[in-house]
Amino acid sequence: MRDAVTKLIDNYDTKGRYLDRDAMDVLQSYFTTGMERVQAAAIINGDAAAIVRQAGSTLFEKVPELIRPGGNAYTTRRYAACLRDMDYYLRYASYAIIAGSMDVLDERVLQGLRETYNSLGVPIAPTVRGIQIMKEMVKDKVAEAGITSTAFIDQPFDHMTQELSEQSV
Ligand SMILES: CCC1=C(C)/C(=C/C2=NC(=C\c3[nH]c(/C=C4\NC(=O)[C@H](C)[C@H]4CC)c(C)c3CCC(=O)O)/C(CCC(=O)O)=C2C)NC1=O
Repeated sequence: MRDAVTKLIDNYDTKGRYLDRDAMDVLQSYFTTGMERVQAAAIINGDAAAIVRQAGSTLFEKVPELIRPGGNAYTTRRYAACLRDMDYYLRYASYAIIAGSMDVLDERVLQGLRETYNSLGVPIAPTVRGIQIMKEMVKDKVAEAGITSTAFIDQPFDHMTQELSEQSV
């Protein structure tokens, strides 16, 4: 698992090259957003339980069949598993925001996930919707804290969304 900096150094070391102009651009953008990344992670951390609970309610309001008999989140066990998954996505998103790299998501969250979901009949589309609801909530909170450019918040949520949505057999 690597962050933005170790990833860059790895790439250059493999080629035996000094860090050039392009590398400096990558580093500069990582470090100039550094304090905002830390602030965003702190905001997520301080409000995680509420974000998950509220995003879950919103999702079940929008897709009520999930919690009706026959729905994948029906029964308290599966309802709890669903919210636990949402909590995983939020927590790992906060790690990826700090790392400035999606590696942590690829290695610890997404590997084999679609296969697991398919075999258990966990529907992907509403899962993606839940992830996107959390993204919007986090962006609102971060914006309230005065951080104006929130593109770095989109990244991990959109990455998980894309990887999960990829066509599966
Ligand atoms: C940290 C990385 C990580 C992830 C991501 C993860 C996901 C994950 N979610 C699971 C189940 C599940 N996931 C859901 C989720 C949902 N059902 C819905 O209808 C909703 C759309 C959605 C919530 C948004 C449910 C209901 C189950 C239980 C399914 C079952 O056992 O029948 C399972 C099967 C094993 C288990 O029940 O614990 C895994 C491995 N586990 C991990 O270790």
